[in-house]
Amino acid sequence: MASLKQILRKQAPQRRERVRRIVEERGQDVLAQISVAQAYGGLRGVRALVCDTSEVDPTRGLIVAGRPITELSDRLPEELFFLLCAGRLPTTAELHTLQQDLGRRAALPDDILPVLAAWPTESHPMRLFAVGVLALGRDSHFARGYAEGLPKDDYWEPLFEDVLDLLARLPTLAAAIYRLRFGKGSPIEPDRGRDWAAGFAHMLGIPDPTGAFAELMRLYLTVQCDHGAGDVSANACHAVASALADPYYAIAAALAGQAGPLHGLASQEVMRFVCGIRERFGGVPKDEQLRAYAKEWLEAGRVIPGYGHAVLRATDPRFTALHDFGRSHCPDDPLFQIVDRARGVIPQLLRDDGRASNPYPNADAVSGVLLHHFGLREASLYTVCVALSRSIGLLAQLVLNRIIATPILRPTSVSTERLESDLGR
Ligand code: HAX
Repeated sequence: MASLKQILRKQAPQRRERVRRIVEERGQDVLAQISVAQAYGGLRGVRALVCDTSEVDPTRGLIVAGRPITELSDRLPEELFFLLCAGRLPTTAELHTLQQDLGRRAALPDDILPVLAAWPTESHPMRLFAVGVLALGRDSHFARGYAEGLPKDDYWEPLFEDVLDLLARLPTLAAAIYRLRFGKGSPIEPDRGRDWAAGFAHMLGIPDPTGAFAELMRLYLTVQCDHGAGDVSANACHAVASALADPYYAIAAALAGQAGPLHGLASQEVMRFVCGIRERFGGVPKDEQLRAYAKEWLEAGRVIPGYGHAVLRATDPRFTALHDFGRSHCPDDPLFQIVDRARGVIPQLLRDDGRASNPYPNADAVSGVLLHHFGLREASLYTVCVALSRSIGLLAQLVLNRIIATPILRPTSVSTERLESDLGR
């Protein structure tokens, strides 16, 4: 039975040949034109990147290997990693091999936690997460292989070792950050007998007598595992790796992007928004009260966190999957009820406001209240959880891009002065 690495080794020549042929035969075909508004507008809608792990469809949401994520939501995150890399789900034996490999790599080197402990105690967990990843990068196989003059076609092999090390250690690191940062006691050692998500739930140390928290974690980490290559974290990751910086630098860059309130930090901001509503009304408000609160929020010039998306034009299926979980596991939780009520009120409010292209909830609108329900109360850890999930797809993207030897990213920039002159103004 072949390991994932052996499968990828077998696929590598076909993947390269496929790209070589399409560039040779259709390389001059035009994929997109760029307007001035798009150049100033964050390149929204410009088809300029290739991503072979997943696509985001405006109405169907995340599609992996041709299947909507809702069809894959009962799979384990590590199965999704295998799928994103190899293009097919693992057999039971292949999954077991991958899990064993991850288990062997999961412990952190002894000198990583002191690095975190040396940081100011009030640092945001995302800052600590990025610092921890950079510190782990000292052991990069890719950086060593490159320095030793490895041939270009082989770059992906030591990079894949880094990717597996990262995939194995990110949950350990994230959980250790939680325990250190919030005074929960010493970090808990990885338990090789658990799957990736249940292992993370275990290392957080939150009591889980029924196993429902681990169940949530599997769903949570699976449905947010990838989202194409166009968003800030994927872009940052890809750009950094394209200069052949090792995967630790690339993932640290992605984490820095996730830390923005318009991206991964939205999950923390949603909790602030929802808790503010509960405080104002002493519980779950009526629709009218919620509408007035959200209107006030908008009028203060703030975005409503957890709503809108640059690509989606319908309710995010990841929201639906997580919301369904909440409906069956915590329908009476007041914070969940506020989220539930908000999804009925806010889209119309955003439509009336008229600016947002998509008034519907995204995954961040509900993910935090579920974590909160099961005892993960520190909202600043929520972005770490989102980023942990997303690292699955980003790590897979790093592998596939290195197999096809994606070149250094280097679009051309132009000054406003030059634009004005070119446009005859
Ligand atoms: N609340 C208020 N206004 C919103 C809005 C929202 N939820 N969503 C969009 N808008 C506004 C934008 O701020 C923009 O206003 P201006 O013209 O005044 O600048 C206008 O509507 C047009 O924006 P858009 O084209 O619909 O959306 P963008 O592609 O520019 O931005 C965002 C997409 C996700 C950043 C945006 O919808 C937003 O800020 N949402 C709230 C934050 C959030 O939930 N982010 C998480 C997204 C999912 C994710 O990446 N998770 O990691």
